[in-house]
Amino acid sequence: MDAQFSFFEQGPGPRTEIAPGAVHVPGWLGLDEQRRLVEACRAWAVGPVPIRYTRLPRGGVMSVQTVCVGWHWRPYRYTRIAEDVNGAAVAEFPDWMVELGRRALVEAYQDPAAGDDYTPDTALINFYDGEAKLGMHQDKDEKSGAPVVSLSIGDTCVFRFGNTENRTRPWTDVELASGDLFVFGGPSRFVYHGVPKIRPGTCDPATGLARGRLNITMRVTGLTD
Ligand code: MD6
Ligand code: FE
Repeated sequence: MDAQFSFFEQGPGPRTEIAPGAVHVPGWLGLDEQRRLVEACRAWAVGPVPIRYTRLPRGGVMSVQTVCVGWHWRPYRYTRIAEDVNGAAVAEFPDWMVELGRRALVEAYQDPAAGDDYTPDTALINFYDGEAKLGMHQDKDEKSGAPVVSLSIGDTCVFRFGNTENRTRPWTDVELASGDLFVFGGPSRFVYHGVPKIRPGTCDPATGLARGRLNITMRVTGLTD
């Protein structure tokens, strides 16, 4: 067991390959690491570009709140300046997060070299309160097929992992709990997925989050300035 896990923590659970290239590692993050991430996300939520409910092009508003690091995402493109929020330049993508992304790939793919060429340059940080959900979508605004690394903290959710053809069945519902890692790579990189339900009240306050769910997804945009 890793030294980062304290006496009463469990350490990572069994890895499950949900589909080729899509791996779920329950309990990958220890409580200390979850708390550090919550603190970092709290700081980013304040600024330079504050967390917001993203507006959709047809006038709707997402129920999830989002703040970005590295590149600012809005439907359906990445920019350095958040013109749709406050006109500020987005926070820099920190080196420690690149390292975290590389460690995630090593763990998910059980290959010490899996992270060597991986340099994520953006992270989308989503906050869900009890009512929030995320419809079925593909992450395809990146000009790179590199894996997406997803980290969950706080309330458990139902994560719906579908197929590459359309938003409908077949899909597999996976419970993502606090500390879980999910990697989307290879043939699964462009699978439709969503979050149909949060389980309010399942959050452990020892994560530093009193309620709700945080999800951090790191990506490679494939963009240059
Ligand atoms: C969420 N995650 O878990 C939303 N996208 O709240 C995503 O939309 C996602 O977990 C691409 C790859 C992994 C993900
Ligand atoms: Fe996504």
